[in-house]
Amino acid sequence: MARPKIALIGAGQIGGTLAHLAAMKELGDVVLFDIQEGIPEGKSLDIAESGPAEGFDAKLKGTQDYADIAGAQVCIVTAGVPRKPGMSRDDLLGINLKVMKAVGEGIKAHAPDAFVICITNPLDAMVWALQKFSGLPTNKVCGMAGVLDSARFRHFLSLEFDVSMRDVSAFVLGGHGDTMVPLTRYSTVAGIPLPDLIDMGWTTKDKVDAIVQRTRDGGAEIVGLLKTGSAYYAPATSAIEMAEAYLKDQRRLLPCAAYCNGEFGLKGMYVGVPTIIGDNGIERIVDIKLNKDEQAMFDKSVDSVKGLMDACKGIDETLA
Ligand code: A3D
Repeated sequence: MARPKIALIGAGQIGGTLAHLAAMKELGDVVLFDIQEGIPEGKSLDIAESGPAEGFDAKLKGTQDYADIAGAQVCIVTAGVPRKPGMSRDDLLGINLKVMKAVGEGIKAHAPDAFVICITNPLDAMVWALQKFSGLPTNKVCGMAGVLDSARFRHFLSLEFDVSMRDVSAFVLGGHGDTMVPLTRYSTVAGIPLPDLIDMGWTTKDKVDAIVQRTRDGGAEIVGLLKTGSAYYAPATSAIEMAEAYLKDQRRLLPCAAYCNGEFGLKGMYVGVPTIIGDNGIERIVDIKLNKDEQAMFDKSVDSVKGLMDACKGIDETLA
């Protein structure tokens, strides 16, 4: 049986890391697409040359031609520009919306059966625009943010409790921005919910509040340190987790930017919600009950995503 084909649209920091991870995990053959000539070709060759030492079997190809993504089972989109210090994710909207149009048309023409994972910021508005421009079914187009935000939350919690990150599960919902909603009630250490851990005296509410804030600022913390761009190792690993769930029909329950059609009381928009990913793409949105405070945070986050969608409609009338 032929290996699956994974198309990576954008061969920058995240795109290159995605290609490396996909090859090392033998998820399939990789096509790395970018408008910059030489970058995807150079990264593909470099990664392919790591194959003998690492011992993986995967073909890698760099290209500027959308025809090369033909028949891809998965497309991961990072094309666009990242943040620099002082910029918000929303500052990227105008430039990246135009990029989504070109990418959406390329996917529509050459890989209409793919499962598409968007990473380009501002995430929730870009994945919505990408679905519209590509015309692919909504269950086959989603955005990566919740897996990364939850991973950051889990990492910080594991430091606080001094336990393995594997034993910490955590949930971050809402839009991928300053209004994201880390849900402490649904976050646990080996099944013990955070509020119980506070009651037990293992940590304090103030410490958990500080961790929640650090999670919200997690992207900006990295941008501030790197100064030349934004995070890429953890974002790439998070998207690969989603791609693997699809390719292997794992039915993982992962928070993703998914198209809501009634779930969480929302219609016709993308926002971070718990989903099940299997070989039909987004198989299901898990419509969990939020308490009053959580609902208020979620509503605020939804409003900020709607604001970005309106801004997109103002720029491109085909989205209205
Ligand atoms: P970067 O290293 O600049 O790579 C972006 C690549 O896109 C560059 O190589 C560009 O040449 C290429 N590109 C630009 N326009 C096009 C086009 N029309 N077609 C194809 N390729 C094009 O950025 P990066 O990899 O660090 O980040 C990529 C995106 O991911 C940015 O928008 C970031 O803000 C975003 N990001 C999102 C998260 C989330 O959690 C959602 C996390 C980190 C970064």
